[in-house]
Amino acid sequence: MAALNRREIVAKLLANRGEDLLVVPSLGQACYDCFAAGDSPRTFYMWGAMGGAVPVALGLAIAQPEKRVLCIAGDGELLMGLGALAAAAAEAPPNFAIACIDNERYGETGQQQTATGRGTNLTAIAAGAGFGTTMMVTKEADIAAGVKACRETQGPVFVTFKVDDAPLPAALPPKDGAYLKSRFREAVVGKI
Ligand SMILES: Cc1ncc(C[n+]2csc(CCOP(=O)(O)OP(=O)(O)O)c2C)c(N)n1
Ligand SMILES: [Mg+2]
Repeated sequence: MAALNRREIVAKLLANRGEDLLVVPSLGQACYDCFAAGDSPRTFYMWGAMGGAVPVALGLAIAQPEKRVLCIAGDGELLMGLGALAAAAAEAPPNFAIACIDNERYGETGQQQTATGRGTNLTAIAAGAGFGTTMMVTKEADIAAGVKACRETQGPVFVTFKVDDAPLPAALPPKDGAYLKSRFREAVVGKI
């Protein structure tokens, strides 16, 4: 297990984000990481919707081709909805990237080991699904290249960051789903 720090990685993924970056973090700790890096109306927190982050982010990327869409997803999240990777690769939006924050654990529910801790390689699965750019980041020196791919490389992009499994303090974003949906919609397409 590499010892990369997930909060540092997510802060780098979201650094200097302008109005053109839309972010969909998967439930639990990915939401906390994004909130800890700075709340934004252009972040659509998934809260408890496990398996929903990639489908939501994919639809958003197709609907908003002028924006960059970054899905920041846990390993458990992605393992729950592997078919979404095939759909994303098949649709192949050039503005779409997935950053997998892989702690090899279902961290939020008590640190149970996931399949990535037992040999499953999500980067290889994404490559097999047809993602044009895939990377596995296990050391500090490669973080910048992984971040750059997520922010700039033509999509679909898939980057796994192997991170420390130490639990971190929660940083809780707003929880009201209707509020989050409305503020996101207003930030992206304006008031209706
Ligand atoms: C359908 C469904 N099953 C189970 C859960 C309970 N649950 C919430 S977070 C979580 C683990 C998420 O793991 P991962 O995506 O790897 O995130 P981590 O906390 O490790 O960053 C689980 C099993 C849920 N919210 N929804
Ligand atoms: Mg995990």
